Amino acid sequence: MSDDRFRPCVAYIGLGSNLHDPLEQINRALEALKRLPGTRFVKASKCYRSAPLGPPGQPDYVNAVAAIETRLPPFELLTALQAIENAQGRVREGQRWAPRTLDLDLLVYGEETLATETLTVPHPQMHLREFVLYPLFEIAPDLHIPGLGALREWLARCPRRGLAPINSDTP
Ligand code: ROI
Repeated sequence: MSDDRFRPCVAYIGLGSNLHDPLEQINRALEALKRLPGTRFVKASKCYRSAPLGPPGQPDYVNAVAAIETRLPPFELLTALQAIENAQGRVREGQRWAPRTLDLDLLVYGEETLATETLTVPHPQMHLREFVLYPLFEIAPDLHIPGLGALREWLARCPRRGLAPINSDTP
């Protein structure tokens, strides 16, 4: 349940999929984010195609980032994100970095920093991943990542590795 005493907080969610019609998975997940309780959907980046990070031989990913304003406390938001993943048929593979139908990562939650067994915020790898940094920069160019610094400085150091918006005229 969202908590009215909890002041609204801007959170950024990373979306990724490389199985079962990834673009459709991302669009469905964006619609599900719009229905989260105690939450206002702010905006989403374009969808990007990205080369898989991790074991080779898996399909390319579709990635996007969404901004929401939410009263859900961080662990309730995490549970709600996992429910969306499960509703879209996510099967948690034993293998690390296996292909996935839908991955929703809580990237940033306001100014919070948290490190627990189940949730680390900001996401511990986000500042090194082009498929997070570029879509995030599209919707929040001036973002300061708590504990990590300016998004634009991480982006300047991060090669695109072929990352490209889908349905764009750029080659
Ligand atoms: N690689 C890309 N390109 N995009 C992802 O969303 C993604 N997610 C993952 C791993 C397996 C690390 N690789 C990824 O979880």
